[in-house]
Amino acid sequence: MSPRARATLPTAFLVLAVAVTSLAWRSRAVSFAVLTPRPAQKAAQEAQEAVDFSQMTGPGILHEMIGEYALPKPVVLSPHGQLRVQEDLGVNVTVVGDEAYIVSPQHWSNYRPLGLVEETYLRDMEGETVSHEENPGIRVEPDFVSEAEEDHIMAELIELASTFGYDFAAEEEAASSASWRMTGRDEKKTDLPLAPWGWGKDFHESKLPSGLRSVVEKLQSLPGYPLGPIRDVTVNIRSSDDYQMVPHVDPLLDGPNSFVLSLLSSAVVTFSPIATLRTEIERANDDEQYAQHSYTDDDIDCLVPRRAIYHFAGNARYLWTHAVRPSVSAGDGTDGTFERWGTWDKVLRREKNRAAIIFTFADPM
Ligand SMILES: O=C(O)CCC(=O)C(=O)O
Repeated sequence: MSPRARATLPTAFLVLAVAVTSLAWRSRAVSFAVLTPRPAQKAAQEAQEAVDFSQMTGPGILHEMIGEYALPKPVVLSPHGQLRVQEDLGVNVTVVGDEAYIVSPQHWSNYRPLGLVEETYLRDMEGETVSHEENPGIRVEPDFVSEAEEDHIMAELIELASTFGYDFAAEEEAASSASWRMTGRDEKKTDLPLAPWGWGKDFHESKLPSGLRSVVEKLQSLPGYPLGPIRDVTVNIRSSDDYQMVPHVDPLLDGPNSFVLSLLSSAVVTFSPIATLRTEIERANDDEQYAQHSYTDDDIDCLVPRRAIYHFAGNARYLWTHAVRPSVSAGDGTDGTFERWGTWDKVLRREKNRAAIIFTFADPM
């Protein structure tokens, strides 16, 4: 296989991206069970019948299975009343049934208008610019931190990781991929102590390392993003280019405003509408297929430059998944691995190291 003629990327990405024609797909076996998704209301009813409310300490979250992906629905069950549910979730909710609520995030027009920057970084699966009408609520803030701030944040995180970081590489990922995660949310995946800053209603901003605290303060004063209290900070660090993050919806209790800061490397993050994923269950669960063709034809690729932060809320947060596709290697021995941006005409060379730091905020209430 031979390289395709090199295509030119927007100047800012020139050093990061090359174009290739033929790529050899590295396959990893993925098994999946096809489950038929049920309509939200029927699922809510069934779950309600099965729930023993006397045992519930927090809201009950319903999930929809799309193949292997368990996606939380924006519907919760709780015996504790609307105000308590809003406090538990960090977002307004609307009553939809007996002790059942649906999230009602703030209106999209509260955020800064979509602009040239989103036109620059978002692509559909034909490589076209995503119009503002088609954008489900994704915004990009390039150069959010300086190089010096990046160094400072990374130094603090590496230090903290020796106490709080746990390995989260998927089994099928390369043994060399040292990946670790730090969060104050109890994911029941490790016996290590949780990160000291906590989570949800019990988040302690003062316990963040100074670099992350500065990011939180900057976000809180960023024009065009009305935010309530911070509820989650989760750190993912990879030291291998062999990774993927399957389509997922962030935990409902994290809150309605997700920001992800990308350090050490750029990345392509893929948003998929859940409604289309339901019709593409097999393709969306088959890594050979989605590495090449993405999860659905309605996907949107967000190119996130190094040191940028992206934000997603509203439909992009609750009705779309986000994911990082596996990278592929060129079949001609070219060094490195690549990920497509929209189409294979524009590809990003993946760096070995990347940190993705997620900051989630409540809505102002
Ligand atoms: O790597 C990214 O930009 C996304 C991270 C993410 O979605 C997550 O950790 O839940």
